[in-house]
Amino acid sequence: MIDELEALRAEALEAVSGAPAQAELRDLEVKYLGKKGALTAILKGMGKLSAEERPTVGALANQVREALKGAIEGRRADLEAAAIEALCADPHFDASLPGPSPSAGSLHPVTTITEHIEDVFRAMGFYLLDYPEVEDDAHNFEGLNIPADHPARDMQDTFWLQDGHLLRTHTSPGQIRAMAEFAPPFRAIFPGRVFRYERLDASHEHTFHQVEGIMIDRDISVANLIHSMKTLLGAIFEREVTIRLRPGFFPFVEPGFELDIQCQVCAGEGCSVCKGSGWVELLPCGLIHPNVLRYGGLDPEEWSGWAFGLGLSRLVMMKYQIEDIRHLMGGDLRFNAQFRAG
Ligand code: FA5
Repeated sequence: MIDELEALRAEALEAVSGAPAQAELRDLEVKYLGKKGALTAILKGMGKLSAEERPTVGALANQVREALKGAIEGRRADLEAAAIEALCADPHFDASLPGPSPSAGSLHPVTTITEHIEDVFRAMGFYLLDYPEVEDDAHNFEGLNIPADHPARDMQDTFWLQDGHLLRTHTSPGQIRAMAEFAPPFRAIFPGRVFRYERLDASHEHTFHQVEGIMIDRDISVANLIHSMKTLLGAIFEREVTIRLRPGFFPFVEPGFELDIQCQVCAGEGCSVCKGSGWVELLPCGLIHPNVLRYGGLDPEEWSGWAFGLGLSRLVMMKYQIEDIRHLMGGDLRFNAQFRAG
């Protein structure tokens, strides 16, 4: 074995010193030192040696390995230096030119707008909460005053999981979770992804973002609600936008409203986003239904509250005049890059 190792050393050192380029050098490294290489193959015979022979052969094998590693490193450095020298000798090479600049990442516009809304609400004393995307029937429907067989369940087509759970169809289940978690009075927002088994078009996605907000206190009125929604929209758009308030039906609020914003893509003229109407449904809201307060463990005689569920994806579309919601979750980085700051 000693002879075999010596022969291997001599052969490998010669081959390495004559390796013409990096690729050949890599091949030689694999051939001699790789897991299935020549050195490993020889060392497989170690088991047949006597106990006296083994340390000597083992020590030699280590020497050979180290010698080969050193020779390979040395040859690699020589080849690199030669390559740089050759490059510098090229009259077309200009070492003073800047190299390729690394491309900067960018935040998704939904993230940017979510963070902006979080700042607005935090400044007004709202908690910022995060609730699960996989929900149970009790929080997504039952506790929100939508019992089984209630026709309102058809308003939000649901992705059911095999174990009876579901992907939340809106952020409203957080209302009940927040009421169970905090003692009133309190105010909170909870942004997040929601999922619906939807037919997709320019303004409907199966996965989109909402932010829910609630305020629980004594004597909360519609006037409180409208004031808060106006403050919110003013802060978001940083410009005057035309809105309209209509009665809206949601089983978990009474009274309920739909707050629409004039379509910012077509300035109210009518387009595919607003389906020609000039208005986009953006901010459903209302006073929390007594049944929901009760389900959340609060006495409706003492406590009242408002809630809203803002469609964040549509808000992004309005803010940046994006004509198709499918761009938002499309995963095309060129789309994101358009929103790079600075
Ligand atoms: C709800 O989800 C209620 N939970 C909102 C609510 C909360 C009402 C609190 C009252 C009190 P709605 O299904 O209308 O309501 O959805 C709310 C918003 O989400 C819509 O205004 C719209 O902006 C957005 N939205 C709804 N469906 C889609 C969809 N498929 N794609 C993108 N955005 C959608």
